[in-house]
Amino acid sequence: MTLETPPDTSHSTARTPRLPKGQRLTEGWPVLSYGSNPRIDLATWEFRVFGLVEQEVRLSWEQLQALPQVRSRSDMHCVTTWSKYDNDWEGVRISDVLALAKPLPAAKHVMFHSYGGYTTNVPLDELQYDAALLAHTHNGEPIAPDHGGPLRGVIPHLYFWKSAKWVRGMELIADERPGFWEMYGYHIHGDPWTEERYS
Ligand SMILES: Nc1nc2c(c(=O)[nH]1)N[C@H]1C(S)=C(S)[C@@H](COP(=O)(O)O)O[C@H]1N2
Ligand SMILES: [Mo]
Repeated sequence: MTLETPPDTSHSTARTPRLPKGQRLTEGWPVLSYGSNPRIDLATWEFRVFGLVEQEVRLSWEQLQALPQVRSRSDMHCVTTWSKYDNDWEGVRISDVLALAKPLPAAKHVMFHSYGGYTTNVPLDELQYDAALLAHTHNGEPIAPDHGGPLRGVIPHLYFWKSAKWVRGMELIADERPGFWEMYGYHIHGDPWTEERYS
């Protein structure tokens, strides 16, 4: 069997300006985690899509791997002012996973839930583009536990606190609701190009 190269959905590396105001480029990859890494066993790992959906979805690790795989190059921007260019992610499109659950018309926002209890909110509309992923691979390697492996969100058009590490579910909700950092004063939306840092 030959492994197919996943289709390329690269995005956002060609924005002008590429580096948002107030950001500095970093060569390494800082670890930004509130609390310690959760212990995760792939044998019992499960991803859930629930809330305002027609069909609640539960995916095992094998079922996630069986979905269409894509790769996408994008930049990351942390609100603490570091940015990292040219990250090659592989995983599944968030929009594909949402489609499995058939969001109800009333669903307007998504709350991401992580192992360990972290949460973050994103408007449903902003998850429909190809570069928004649930990623298991970064620059050709499985994502390390410090960086959110086995699976993390990648939502490159927003500050990276919106990209939940150790992600385990998406909850479809009607009204915008703050996640973890949003409750502690981070901006409810988080666009780096308009510096939606804190509220
Ligand atoms: N579950 C979880 N996801 C998280 C965080 C966290 O503390 N817990 N930190 C966020 C923040 S503030 C940033 S900048 C990125 C950092 O990802 P990295 O540690 O892989 O650089 O993850 C985001 N996702
Ligand atoms: Mo961050």
